[in-house]
Amino acid sequence: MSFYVTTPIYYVNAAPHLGHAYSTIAADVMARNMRQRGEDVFFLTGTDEHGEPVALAAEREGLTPQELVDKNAPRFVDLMPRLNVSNDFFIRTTDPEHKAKVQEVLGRIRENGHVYEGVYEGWYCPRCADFKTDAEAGEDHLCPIHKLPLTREKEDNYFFRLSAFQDDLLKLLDEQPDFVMPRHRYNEARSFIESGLQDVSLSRSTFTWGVPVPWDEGHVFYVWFDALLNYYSALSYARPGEDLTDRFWPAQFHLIGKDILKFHTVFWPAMLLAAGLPLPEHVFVHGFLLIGKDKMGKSAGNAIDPFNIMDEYGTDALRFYLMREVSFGHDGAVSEEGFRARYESELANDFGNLASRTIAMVHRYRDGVVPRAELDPELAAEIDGLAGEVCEQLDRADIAAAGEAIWMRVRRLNRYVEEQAPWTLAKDPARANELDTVLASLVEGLRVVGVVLHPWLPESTGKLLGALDSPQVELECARMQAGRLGAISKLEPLFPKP
Ligand code: ME8
Repeated sequence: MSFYVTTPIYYVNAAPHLGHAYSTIAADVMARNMRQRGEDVFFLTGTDEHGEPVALAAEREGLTPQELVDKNAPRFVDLMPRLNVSNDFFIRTTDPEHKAKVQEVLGRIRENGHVYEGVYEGWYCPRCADFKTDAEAGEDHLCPIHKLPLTREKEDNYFFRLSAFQDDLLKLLDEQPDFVMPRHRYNEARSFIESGLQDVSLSRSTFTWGVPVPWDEGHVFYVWFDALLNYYSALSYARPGEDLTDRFWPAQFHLIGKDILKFHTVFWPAMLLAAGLPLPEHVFVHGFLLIGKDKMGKSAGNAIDPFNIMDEYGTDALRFYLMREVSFGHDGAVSEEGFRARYESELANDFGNLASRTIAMVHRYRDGVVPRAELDPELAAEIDGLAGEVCEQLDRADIAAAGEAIWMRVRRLNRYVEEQAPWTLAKDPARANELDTVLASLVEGLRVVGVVLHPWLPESTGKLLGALDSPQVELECARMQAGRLGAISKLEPLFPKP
């Protein structure tokens, strides 16, 4: 089976922040889990480089737009290996191949009769690069997101006949209720469509920083149409000399934040229908990371820099915190105190200590060789269901539930240590077989948890599995007794207390 997962492509006119890291890590957890299942995976992320906000930012800095994006895009490109995400390609919408594909697909939409010329007059937010309805503009004509004054725009535009797709989109939501996930976001998309769709601007003619409209030189495509097509265009040129479109299109999951729901659940499927292209299976809309009660972001000026946290605590700790602290699909507050608390209680204590003491006991009582013993059947039964459970949760992008299923096992293994008290068994030579069983069961339990947890903590589970001399991370190894049970190495603390 093929599995294609995407993140939004990020605007390059500000620095990457924790919100960008959040969507990207989530996609990485899903991609890595699918690879563990042996699926054919493609994971895409990238940058959104056209549009008026970029042109305006370049002007402020005295650069050309191309100079600005070439200066800023590397910050996002470099973020990916720092986050240890396993993206298969990084798209930049200034790539010539992307631009050609945008012209091709939008040209097809025009040939199919869904484009007409007209005059746009209305409210526009240059920060959102989005036109606002009168209801959104309100009486004070402020952007509802940025609280900045909207500008009154009047210009010749090409329009996309979005209104013609109202019934098709409702039918899509009826027939594919998990097209938009989770349910509360489905309801939001549905009521937006039911409230009546207006045609939308497909091009802009007051600036030039964009993909040229091939049939009219005075226009560039409206940045959102250019940006959305990245999900489709990337497949055609990510591998030189090879077109991956048939192999991976349609995508299984677009992961996005709730700020861009309208574009992905209304504009995007309508565009694809207009072009005669297959629709993605799911758009999963996650919530916002909050600082206190406010959305964290560049506009609010409260953005947390992910690089600082990773410098101090490491990449795994950041990945783990974000995936565990905020239930995927809902808003959730993040803070440095919350980060430290979870690091200490779950990574250092629950997981790190379990690993250290299990390995230390094998060295103390059995000279570093895991005994070949019967495993505890009760414990084995509880651990063996884990991989299946986690896959089921991740198929619904319920990353928090998957994380909790794993953590139940981590806690279970810690209880097992306390219940069995290997240090007492070790004092009584007559109970050597029991001690063998406890040690072998603990090592196997720890190994299985390490395999299943690999997408969350790729680096530290790699170290752990290496020490256990069982580096395989395929999910078919996530069963008790699939491990090697031989000599194991010592292990430095995985999550040292700062
Ligand atoms: O909207 N909490 O780019 P962008 C959680 N280029 N996620 C957050 C977040 C927060 N506080 N802040 C940002 C754009 N994000 C367009 C997208 S896609 C074809 C074009 C994440 O740089 C979240 O995924 O403003 C959100 O949707 C995205 O960053 C917006 O990034």
